[in-house]
Amino acid sequence: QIIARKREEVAYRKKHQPVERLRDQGSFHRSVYSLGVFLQDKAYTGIIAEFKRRSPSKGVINAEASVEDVTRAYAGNGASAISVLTDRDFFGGSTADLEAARFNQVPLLRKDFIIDPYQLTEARAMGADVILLIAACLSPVQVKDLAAEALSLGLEVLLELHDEQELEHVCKETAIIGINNRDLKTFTVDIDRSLRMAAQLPVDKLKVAESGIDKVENVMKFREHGFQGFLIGEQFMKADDPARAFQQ
Ligand code: IGP
Repeated sequence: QIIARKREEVAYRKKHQPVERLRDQGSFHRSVYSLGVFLQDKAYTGIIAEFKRRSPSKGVINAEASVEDVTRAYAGNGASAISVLTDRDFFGGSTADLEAARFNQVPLLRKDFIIDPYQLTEARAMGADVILLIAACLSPVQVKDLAAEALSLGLEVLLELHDEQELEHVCKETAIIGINNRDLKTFTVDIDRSLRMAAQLPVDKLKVAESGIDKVENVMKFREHGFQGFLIGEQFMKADDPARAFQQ
């Protein structure tokens, strides 16, 4: 009897959040696609607001900010989703940071460098809703296998691309595609290249523009090119009060 009950319990925990939330925070895809803040011409804009203490390209961005305060403000002011870095050695993040953000009623992205299926189970147990797969550090077969495994755990998948060659990593398991404006090897940001790449993406994918977005005009430009989501970290985190920076 104990084992029969345990099977049900483990199956449930595998598929659902490890913690009860006040209400269902919904899917990342839906939240980015149709919720979020109004910008200028009143169209919905799916901002994915990131909590990032430091990065290899910028060094320390904000060592003081509290993950609870900042993510509460992001969620309270209309962010469609929240991204939390969990890499410790290069970004100063942690599992504890993600766990501290999960009381928010918006989908949570575990931002890390996923190379092993174990990290997917970990992400689920931490309370993440969506994980990032970075094409630059995975083969197309690895992307497909990791994405299938993530979906079976009830996680959504954001596949990050940076250049045209990486388009071969796109597969049916990857419904959400992020284009990183920043080259992870040279750290240079090139918005125009991302816009050119967007035109080559399958139309049925949700498109997220990532990195180097520091003004509303950038968001508008990406939106004109068919992007629905906008991943923004530094612009908010570099302010003394990231919560206020988000509101502005
Ligand atoms: C946020 P920015 O320039 O707004 O802080 O960028 C996000 O796009 C960036 O942190 C990022 C990232 C990544 C970090 C995008 N892809 C992969 C680490 C790993």
